[in-house]
Amino acid sequence: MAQIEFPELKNDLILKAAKGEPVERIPIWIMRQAGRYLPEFQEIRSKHDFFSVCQTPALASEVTLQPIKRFDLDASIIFSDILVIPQAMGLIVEMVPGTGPVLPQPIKDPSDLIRLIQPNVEKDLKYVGDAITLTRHKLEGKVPLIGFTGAAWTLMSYMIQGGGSSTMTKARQWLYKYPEESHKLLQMITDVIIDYLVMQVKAGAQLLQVFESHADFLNDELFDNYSFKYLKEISEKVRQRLKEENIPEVPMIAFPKGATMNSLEILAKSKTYEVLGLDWTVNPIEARKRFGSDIVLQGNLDPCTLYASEEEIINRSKNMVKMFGKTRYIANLGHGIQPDTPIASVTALIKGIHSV
Ligand code: 1CP
Repeated sequence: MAQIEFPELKNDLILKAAKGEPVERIPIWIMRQAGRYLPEFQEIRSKHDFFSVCQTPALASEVTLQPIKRFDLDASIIFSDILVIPQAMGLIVEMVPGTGPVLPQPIKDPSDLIRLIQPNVEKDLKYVGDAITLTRHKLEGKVPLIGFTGAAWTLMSYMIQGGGSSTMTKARQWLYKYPEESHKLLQMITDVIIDYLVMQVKAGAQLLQVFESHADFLNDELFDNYSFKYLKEISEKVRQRLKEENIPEVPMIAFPKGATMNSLEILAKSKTYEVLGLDWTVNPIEARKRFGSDIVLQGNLDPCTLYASEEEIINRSKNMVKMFGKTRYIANLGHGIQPDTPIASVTALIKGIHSV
């Protein structure tokens, strides 16, 4: 397939950093940078429900561009949600204000697996591809566009748990009670994720992030068996498929939030992802020591740092860079930005990073 022509890229800092090349300035983007802390986002959300924004390329694109217009960020990330995959697989997902995503009819036991459909990603999630293509044009090459997905375990846990949870016990029980069926479900999800990421690259995504947001529920054995196995397959098969279709590879970021240091080390040293995203609990100096010299690290300022004074935010941002070092590094928060974060704090964070 011929690739779509897009405006020439003017800021490739994040792509260079992701490939381990030296950069003249440290790139920064912010997880959930298009979101509720922006009044212009709230304005759109007051008129449209969450999934309508995701499903309408003009709206998804507008929201994606909002933080780029306001801040000196070095990447954009397409506005969507990781739960569009469970939706495409036939489950109902509602976004309940103040609660987050709710799946009213979750997968309770293995007999429920027949309710899941293997979607035609190019058709059923075409709206995401269309939003990516439109956004690439509207960005006019200002910064690269990141595509993303949830990883298999994180999506499986929402599908079983039926929403967010501080323990994910229903989902974790499956891993012990129904190990074979857990693998069956993880494989079904993984197959969809692979098609989905390939489609995003064809549509114009220049970097991919895989969110394993629920790695914090897994010990080393469970991570290896139920998360790493599929993270590896996703990376390998996406690259293989792109190669087969003569489409240039894009760098890939894995963000296993809350994974143990051992699990992070195994993932980093496997070299399956160019970039490893770290949450704020990981010590950058220890990460550099343990994870080898090849891996690019991304992160990891505590999102709550953004409630400190602007001076404190700038100092802590500079200190973070000092700990990670200036090469093989992409600055970010250690998780998504909080909805009530002061806008001036975001400006201070970017100023701090760019001043180093
Ligand atoms: O009403 C609203 O506006 C809901 C708030 C919101 C937003 C702005 C949700 C609900 N999702 C999003 C967008 C979103 N979700 C993006 C947009 C791009 C950007 O970063 O700017 C991305 C990348 C996501 C990914 C996502 N959704 C993750 C992975 C990242 C993470 O936070 O770990 C997860 C776990 C979700 C599920 C989800 N969607 C929304 C909420 C509140 C949650 C978390 C619920 C929970 O488990 O507690």
